[in-house]
Amino acid sequence: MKKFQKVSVIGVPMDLGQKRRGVDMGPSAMRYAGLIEEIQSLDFEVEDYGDIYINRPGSSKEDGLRNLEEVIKASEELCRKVCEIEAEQSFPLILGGDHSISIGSIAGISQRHHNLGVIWYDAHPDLNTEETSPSGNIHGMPLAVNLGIGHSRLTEIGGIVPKVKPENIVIIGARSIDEGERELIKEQGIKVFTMHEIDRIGMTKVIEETIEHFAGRTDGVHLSFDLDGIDPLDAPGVGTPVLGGISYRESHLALEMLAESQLITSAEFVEINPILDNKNQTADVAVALVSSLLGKKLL
Ligand code: Z70
Ligand code: MN
Ligand code: MN
Ligand code: MN
Repeated sequence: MKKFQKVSVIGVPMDLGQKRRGVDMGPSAMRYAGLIEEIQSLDFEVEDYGDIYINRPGSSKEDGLRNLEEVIKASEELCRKVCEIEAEQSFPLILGGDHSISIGSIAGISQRHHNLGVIWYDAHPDLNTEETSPSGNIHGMPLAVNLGIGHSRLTEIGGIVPKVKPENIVIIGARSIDEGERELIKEQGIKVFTMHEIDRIGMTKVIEETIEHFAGRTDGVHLSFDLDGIDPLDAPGVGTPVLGGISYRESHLALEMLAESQLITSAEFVEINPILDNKNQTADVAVALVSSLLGKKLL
């Protein structure tokens, strides 16, 4: 990933897309784990935009969606900031927060990338709608929203609907899939490498096929990295740990291969919960992975 000279970091300390508190501390945890210094050491210019302001009201539930108004407000604000970053040809690096922040990041990124590819690295496909969601948690819905499916107040953020086409999505690491999500995957023909495929063909092949899927076809690829995609043994500080995940080593390999491909044009790292973590281990993992994504080599 050496097309970019500058990386712009923006934190979104928001945990309103789900019920468990603590993911709002993700941006701090990554900064304390040395994120900015690490990026500088790779010879990028870094601009830290700081964190966007999140108002924390009492929990509301509107149309079956938890904290809908606050999630919309944060998404609109993030969308504006990401647009600013994109306008100066800098690499947007967004720090979550829960995964609902992806609604705002992709709203911003899709303003300049009309044929955007998305890699969804996650134990969950996050393809629920207010109708299929078992929880009412918006962090289980952002990929559907980005496909233009779900509550119109969410899908219309940023003005472009849909922001991503189903054939431009690759999900990696899925192992906890709700019934409605399974139907949507089939109906939309979305490419998914579940843990079954990762075990069966190996991460090397999974990433080779992912790169092949996007190369020469999309005008940018956004990496949406949910830390719960990684096995809880390697990344314990997440709200929804799911056994049998991608290892630390496989994740580095994946991001090193993506760095070599020079396909990735923006990224976000989400769902770190420092309250549930073991001495900031998960934020350390995230920072190490950012480093691989930005081209750090072992030799
Ligand atoms: C479930 C839901 C989810 C992240 C959990 C869980 C979704 N499918 N997403 N953790 N990041 O409530 O929709
Ligand atoms: Mn761009
Ligand atoms: Mn997720
Ligand atoms: Mn997840």
